[in-house]
Amino acid sequence: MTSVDLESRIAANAARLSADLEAFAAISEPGDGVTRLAYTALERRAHDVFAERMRTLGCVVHTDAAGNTIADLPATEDNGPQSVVGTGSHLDSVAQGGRFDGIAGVVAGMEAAYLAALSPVPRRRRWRFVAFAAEEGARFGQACNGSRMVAGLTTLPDTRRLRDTEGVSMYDAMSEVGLRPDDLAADEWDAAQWHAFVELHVEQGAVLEDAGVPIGIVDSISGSTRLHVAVNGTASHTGATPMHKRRDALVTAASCVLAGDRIAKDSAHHGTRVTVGRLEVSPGAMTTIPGRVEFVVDVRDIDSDRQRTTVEQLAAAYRDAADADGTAIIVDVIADTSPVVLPAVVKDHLAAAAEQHGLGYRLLSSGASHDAQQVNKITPTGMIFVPSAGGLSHVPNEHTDADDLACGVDVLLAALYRLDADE
Ligand code: HGY
Ligand code: MN
Ligand code: MN
Repeated sequence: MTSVDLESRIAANAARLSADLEAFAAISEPGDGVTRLAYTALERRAHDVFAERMRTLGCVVHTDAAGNTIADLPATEDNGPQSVVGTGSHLDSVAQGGRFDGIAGVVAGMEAAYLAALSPVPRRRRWRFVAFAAEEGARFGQACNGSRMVAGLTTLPDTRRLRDTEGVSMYDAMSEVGLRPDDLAADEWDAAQWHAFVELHVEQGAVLEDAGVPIGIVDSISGSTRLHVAVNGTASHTGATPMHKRRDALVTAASCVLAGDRIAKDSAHHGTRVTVGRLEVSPGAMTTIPGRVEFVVDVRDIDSDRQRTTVEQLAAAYRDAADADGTAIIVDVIADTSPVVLPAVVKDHLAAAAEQHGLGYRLLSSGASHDAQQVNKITPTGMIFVPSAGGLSHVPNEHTDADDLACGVDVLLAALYRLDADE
């Protein structure tokens, strides 16, 4: 029996995957959905669960300065290539998020490692399984922090600049949970050590479900530019201040929100997404005109130039709104990541792996950002998507069917063997 035949008999187990997903989902703040924010004790506990499992599978495990947990499964053959093949995703979540975003990719890696460790099929290379830290921008605004750090894109000064809504710096949050931001530079990944990387992730959209296709192969990943905007007006009495004498910060902010929606929906912006997900009004009293409003903006696009011109258009529209209302506006860029086109050299292996298992697949772009986007700056990277029920994500009822996830793991495992066999 050829190794390919053997591989196709090694199948991921949906029940084992569900049990692992449940175990991680239990590590959460109380309340709806899963809340396990970046650089918190809960995130570290999830990394400990991952590390423990990978050690029992015979991996050599360590946690780097950024908080990424890295598990190496040794090769079974001597004198193979020194470069590693890898897979992984993230273990943090948004607030009241789902139990699949990121976690599905880590659990898929755990299952692939389990099956590979059991399998008689030889491995020429070390296989590296990664749980990235702090992928969600939900706490500090910037996304993909752990993977950006190993790619040298987020460095020590950035960890002091990036702060959460309580004013806690990423540096302090990392130190608080025992990580070492001062050592980030020493833990950046060396491209020469890598052969290729694959991330499995839930689609977070409805393309696969609508098409009735079990496997997505990602050809491009959206970029994102994230803004913090402060509008300063004059707080004063809602009864005694006539309309023509007001400098209402919320009126300006409302015009900004609507300007973003209008720009993203115009015909020149097909593929642009602009969202204001958080807006704070102060003093926030029924009988006081808002004197200050702060809000954050998430600009996404698959086209790099258009992403940047959209930000310029937004800034111009914001200035016009402030001028019209007599308020002052400050726009700060807190994070900026370019879109990426993923290389055919990995995509082709993913397609062949899906075909090997007789699974239907389709190419699609990712509206969400992912660690794969950053890792691709170090080594050729691919992404496998599995369907999201109703296309929902970042919400408690985010769901992916365990059998769909098992199909994704089968494709992941077959792809890792194919990449392992590369010269
Ligand atoms: O925001 C995103 O696109 C991802 O979930 N970090
Ligand atoms: Mn994710
Ligand atoms: Mn996410």
